[in-house]
This record gives sequence, structure tokens and C-alpha cells, in this order.
Amino acid sequence: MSDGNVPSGGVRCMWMRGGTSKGGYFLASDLSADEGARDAFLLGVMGSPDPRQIDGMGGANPLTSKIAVVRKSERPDIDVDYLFLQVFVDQPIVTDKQNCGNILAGVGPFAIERGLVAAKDGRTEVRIFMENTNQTAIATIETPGGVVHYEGDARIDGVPGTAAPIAIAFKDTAGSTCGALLPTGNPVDVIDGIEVTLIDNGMPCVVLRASDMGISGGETVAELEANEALRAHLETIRLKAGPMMNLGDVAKQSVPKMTMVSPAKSGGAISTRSFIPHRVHDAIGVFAAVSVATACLIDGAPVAAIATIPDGSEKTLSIEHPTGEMTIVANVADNGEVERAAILRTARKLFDGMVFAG
Ligand code: NQM
Repeated sequence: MSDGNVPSGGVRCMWMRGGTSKGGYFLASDLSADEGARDAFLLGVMGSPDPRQIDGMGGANPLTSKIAVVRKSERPDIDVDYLFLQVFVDQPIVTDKQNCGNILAGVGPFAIERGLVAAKDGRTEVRIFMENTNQTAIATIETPGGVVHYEGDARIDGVPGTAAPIAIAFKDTAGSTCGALLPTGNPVDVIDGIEVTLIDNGMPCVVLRASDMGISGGETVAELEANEALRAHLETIRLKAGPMMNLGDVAKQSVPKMTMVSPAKSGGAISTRSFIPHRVHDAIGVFAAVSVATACLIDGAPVAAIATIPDGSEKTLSIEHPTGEMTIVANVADNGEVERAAILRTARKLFDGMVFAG
């Protein structure tokens, strides 16, 4: 449909878990070409704005109020274009100002299932152009017999059970939204007396020491969500960081994310607690983890001083979070820059049918 109106009938949609997130996957051709009408429809689908999203599909959390819009690509060497949309839970906002590496995990399977990419027998590589950041991801999907296989032995923290592995590699994610890896040019800036690293290796993030914010960094998600003073202080820093990161006024944006770091507690590189930006992440976002891992490798960044970093140019960095860890494999060039990052995710098809906006 592309008549600019909110459809009263259903629209074809696949609901999927992608990594530690969940949301609706649409073909671009099934949605209105008019952004206002599209966004009104998606708010209706999710049941936003409403803290409980009781009248929609959303799960009352930013991690379960997400949309992927996918189309066959006309770009050379690319299979599909993926636009990520965050549907706010309690405000009437749909934003394309951030990417999502978790929802990205479902894009390859969805593209194959919808016939946009021909599957091979065994594994199928899907080259995905991420429209939010104009960058490319390469996902490898298990396709024995030319059919997407969701069951398997791969385990990711934050998701019960196991599923088929989806390996995803990124190159050139530096400055995805802010224009530069370090938008201020500095490994450390000071905002409100707190040392921060303002960084974007796929996701604009403010990385700061948990101890500077008066917490240990081992708190539960519920404890952090209940800490009103911490939330207010983080938001003050975030609003000041926005213009410094070339993001302008971020009051109504879902970036930058706020990640507080402390020394690793379970043998990893670093321990994290993230606000995304107003709710606490149960785990950590994919690009947020890539950005924090990159900060660990920058001389002079506060996090570098407390991170445990292995030797060698290919570094496996375990980024600890409230429900476990996320492993980032970072390839570091001779000049010290991270030139490639890879992660492991899984995804699951939950339903395929028609969704209604009400
Ligand atoms: O950082 C949550 C998530 C995300 C985004 C968020 C993400 C990423 O965990 O790449 O995946 O930070 O809003 O899905």
C-alpha cells in the first residue's frame, strides 16, 4: 500500500526476535511511502504512546518496540537495504536516528523467507546496507537445503535456550551518525565534572566510569531503574553531550546511549550498565558494545585504563552486561584503529501474517 493513509485492513508482517530485541519486519513495498502515514500506522501497530502498549504488539520496553523495513537493494554488491525504526513506548515518536544491530540479526532470514535473496544449500551470506548509517553488514545464515534454519546450538546471553548462529561482520562503522569516531576529537571530555568518552563506532555512546556516577557497576537493572538521582544526572550529561557529538538537541532522540563501565567481574574485558537512554538495557546493544569495545582500545580513554585487553591484532573482547556478556571480535590495524568487528547473534521467527493498526 502507498496511498498515504493509515490502512484499515491488515498489512503483511513477520514478527521476529533479533538478538536480544523483538519487533515487526516489513517489506518496504507493504508500507506507505508517506513517512507520516507509515509512522502513524506503526504507532498503532505497537500500541504507542502508552507505557503498557496494551492496545498493540509492543512489549512495553524499547527493546520490544522495534521495526525493520527491508527492500531488495539496487546498490552494487548489496542484497538488501534495511531501515531500522524505533517506536517509542510512551511518546508518539518513530525515529530513524539510530541503527539496531540486534534487529539486524533477523534481516537476513526475513530477506530469504520473502524471496529477496536466493538461499544456497548450507550457508547463505546476505549483504545488508543499513540505511540509518549508510554502512554495510555481512550476515551468514544457516540454510541447509536452501531453507532458513532457526534451530541450532548457538547461545547468546539475554536469550534462553539455543538457536542457529548468525555471524555478522561490520567494516567502517566509525562515525556512523556523528561523522567521526571521536566527534570532539578527544579520547576524553569533561561534562559536569565527569570524564566521558564521546564515541560512535556504529552507535553514538557516552562512555563513563560507573564509580564517577556513584554506583559500583554491579547493580541490577531494577536497582538502576529505581535510582532517580542517577537517571537525572545521566540525562543532564546526555543533553550536553548531544550537541558536542554533532547530534543537536537530543531531548527527543534515542541517542546517545549512556554506558557506565567498571572493571570486568567475570573474566571479560569490561563490565557495563547502559541506559538506552531512559530505560536500562537488560544486556547491551550490538553497536553500543562495538563502540564500548573500541573505546577500550583508545589511549587516554578512561575505560581503556580499567579494561583487560588481550594481545594481538585480532582481539576477542567480552563485554559484560546485566544478563551475561557479548563477545566482540575486533581487528585492529597497525595504526591502532579498529578496522573490522564481528559478533554472533541468533534470531527466531515468531509469526508471519497480517498485523492491524486498530
Ligand atoms: O546498539 C538497543 C538493542 C539496541 C540497539 C538500544 C542495538 C545496537 O539492543 O546495535 O542493538 O540501544 O536501543 O537492540
